[in-house]
Formats: sequence, C-alpha cells, structure tokens
Amino acid sequence: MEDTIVAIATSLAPQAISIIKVSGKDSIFIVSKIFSNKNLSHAKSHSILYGHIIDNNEVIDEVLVNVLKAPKTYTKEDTVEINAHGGIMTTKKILEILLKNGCRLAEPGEFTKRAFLNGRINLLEAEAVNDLITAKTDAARKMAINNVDGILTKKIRKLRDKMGQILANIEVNIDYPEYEDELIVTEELIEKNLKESLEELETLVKDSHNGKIIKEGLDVAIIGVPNVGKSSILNFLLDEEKAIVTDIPGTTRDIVEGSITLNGILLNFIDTAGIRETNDLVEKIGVDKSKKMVNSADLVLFILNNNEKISSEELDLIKSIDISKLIIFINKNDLERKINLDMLKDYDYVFGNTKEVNGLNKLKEKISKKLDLGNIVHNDMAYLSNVRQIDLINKALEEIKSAYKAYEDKCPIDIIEINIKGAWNYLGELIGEAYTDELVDTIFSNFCLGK
Ligand SMILES: Nc1nc2c(ncn2[C@@H]2O[C@H](COP(=O)(O)OP(=O)(O)OP(=O)(O)O)[C@@H](O)[C@H]2O)c(=O)[nH]1
Ligand SMILES: [Mg+2]
Repeated sequence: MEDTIVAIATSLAPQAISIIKVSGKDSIFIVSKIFSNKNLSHAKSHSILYGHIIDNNEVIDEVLVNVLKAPKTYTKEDTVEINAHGGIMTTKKILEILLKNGCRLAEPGEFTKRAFLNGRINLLEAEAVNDLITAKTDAARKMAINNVDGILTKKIRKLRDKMGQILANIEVNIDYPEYEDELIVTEELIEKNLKESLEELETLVKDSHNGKIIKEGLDVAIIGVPNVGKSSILNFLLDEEKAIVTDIPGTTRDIVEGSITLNGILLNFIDTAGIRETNDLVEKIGVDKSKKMVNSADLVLFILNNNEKISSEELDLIKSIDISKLIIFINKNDLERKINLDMLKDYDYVFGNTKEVNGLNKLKEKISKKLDLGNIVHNDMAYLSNVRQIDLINKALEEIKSAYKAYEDKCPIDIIEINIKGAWNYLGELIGEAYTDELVDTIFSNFCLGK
C-alpha cells in the first residue's frame, strides 16, 4: 500500500486511446517528472490537462492527463490517468518510463484491492466489479451492476443488524438478569427476528442458485447413439456450422461446444460422440467423455431417430439418466416413422427435424420450461453468486436454523446466542468485515491487470 502502482488499463492492441493508470501517494509527483505541461500538484483535482510525455528530452506521446486527488478516487489514493494514443509501442513505452521513475507494476486487481482495503467498497462490491467485467449476458451485467451499487450489501447489512439487535438484547439479559422485563422483550424479539432471519436467509440461498446460473449459464449435453443427428442439432441451435456432419456413424469423436442465450440465460450446448460399443481407441475415448457428460451436464437432450426402432442400448441409456434433467428429442420426423413409441410411454418427448425450424423451436420451448428459465431473470436482481458467497450464506442459514430449533426446545439463552453469533460472523465474512490476507489475495488475483 506504500508503493505507487501502475498498469495499462486498456487492452494492448492498436486502438484509438489507451489508458495508463497510476495510483498511490507519489503518483502526482512521478507523473509530473515526465509531463511537459506543468507540476501536476498545482492542478485542480478531477481536471484534465493537455501535454506531452517526455523522456530524456524526447517526446514520447501527446496525451491528456486526468488528475484525481484523494480521497474521491477509485482507490481513495491520489490517482493519475494518462490517456495516450492507443498504439502498442507507445503504451508500453509510457509504462516503462513510469516504472523507471519510481512506480511498481500493479498486480492483477490491485486497484480494486486498494479500494477495498481503503474502505471505499466492501468485498461483495469488489467481487461484483469483476463480475461486471466478465459478464457474458445482459442479465449477468445487470446483476453485477446492482451488486456494485450495493443493493446486495444493503440486504446483508440489514439482516446482520437484525441479528445484532438480538445479540445486544441477550447480552443485557445475561449481564443484568434482575431486569425481568428485559427477558420478556428478548424472548419476543428472538421469536420475531429469528423467524424473519430464517426466511430471508432461505430466500438468499434460493436466489443464489439463480445468481450462479445467471453468471455462469447452464450446460446442456446432446447425447445419443451415432448418426441420429446430434451434430446437426447443435449446428441448428447455434445457427453455425460448428460440428462436422456426415452420414457416417461415428463422425463426432470429441466434444464440440457452443452457446446461445435463451430467456437471458447462457446455455452451453455440448455435442458428443455417439455412444456405442467400439474397438477404435480414439472413438472409445470420445464415448467415455459422452458418458461423463451425461452426469455433469445440467440438462441432457437425448436424441432418437424417428426413422428407426429404439434399440435396447438406447433404452438402457435413457433409463440411466436422471429424469429431472432429461429431454427426449425424436429427430428426423421428415422421414417415415419407424420408431416404436410404446417404449417411451413413461417419458415426455418432442418431435422435429433439422430441416425446418418448427420442431427445434418446440425443443427450445421445452428446454426453457424444464430449466424454468422464464423465472430467473428480473430487473432488480441482486443475488449472491460465487462459491465463497454461497458457502457462507448456507453456513449462516444452518446457524439460524439451529438457533431457532434451540429456541423452540427452550434451550438456555446463551446456547441460542452462540448460533446467532455464528451466523452474524458468517455474514460479516461475506461483506468482508472480517477477512484474512490469503482470502483477499485469492479474490483479487482473479481480476484482470489494471483493474
Ligand atoms: N432426413 C434427415 N436427416 C438428418 C436430420 N438430421 C440429421 N440428418 C442426417 O443424419 C446424418 C447424421 O447426422 P449427424 O448430425 O452427423 O449425426 P450425429 O448424431 O452427430 O452422428 P455421430 O457424430 O456419428 O454420432 C447426416 O447425414 C445428416 O444430414 C433430419 O432431421 N432429417
Ligand atoms: Mg456428430
């Protein structure tokens, strides 16, 4: 935190403008050393100055410099942003000169890490900054900006305060047992606040499941025996000739992936090798991968051929798939129906072919329904979404469940207190009220350089 750090904030490519960011106590002093115009310490905060970057009397670039004085900056430190002509060589050269003049190269995410350590943002908001940068869909972007803006933090803080209120009351009770009135108030408060906390935590856990889906999307595996049209379906869904299609069974050997957005959610379709017994080593590896995909995918599209009877191998495969994540698509319905539908009487299925949109649109509707995609994206989404957050909120929920049970079982108040304190601590960890250096390093190392 003592060092003045520098990084290229824009990508290294030929582009209109590139920005080199400097933050730390010496940033204004260091940039002044290489700036032609004037001593930047006299510049007004949040002003833009025109001039040149000079190194050993050589003009390196014509630039605009933003001077941002602490504390109203991203990091809460003095910050200077150099807007240079966007060439790769120019940008690298300015970075090199700044390093030579006393800056240290920033680590990934170090600017945001400083914003957190200097108390401008909390851990949830910092994580949301990264989510915003890496958002792959509009819904993911919306959720991230809501979290950057602190909507989620407010929810968590309010809930934590509620627990804090009970804890304070219990303390008074333990310290001054002679105040009987206080005991009655405490019991009423525990009952009410615990119930509310329980409900709110349950909603947060449920929503976090959606948060994860919005951020990461869902995997949909396309499974079936060879030649039923799996790769044709992938290409049709993606509207792109991504996978090779031939009439030779066993064409697809390795997995082929591509994604589309449906109801605002990113669906990652995975085309797989047709499953069959084979002595071909390469195909065998592909078939093993297909089988693994059945287990790891969020949804399985099992493809059958309308023009052929269902084999016992196909039926065994269908039976092995968890029905809650199974959709059966009977492809090639432009050809004569030879499929024995009586074998599918326990299942729901959709007909279609890859020559016309009708059936495949029905398939998309079915996918959307099965995954309940229509109910995931809202305008006011502010959900927990990463593993760390989901783990902590689940732990807090468990503590409050135990506290509520202890209350119902009429356990001594200090037993209940232990559980509430546990939940209160987990929520503190969630927003970064309590943290370890290791955790902070891990979180920010996932950021990109210059953020
Ligand atoms: N008539 C008809 N032919 C289709 C349809 N869909 C695919 N085909 C044909 O079926 C053959 C196999 O298609 P693929 O998409 O390669 O089948 P696959 O399931 O990926 O096959 P493998 O990769 O070998 O497992 C090709 O000749 C396609 O043109 C369809 O809806 N109707
Ligand atoms: Mg294929």
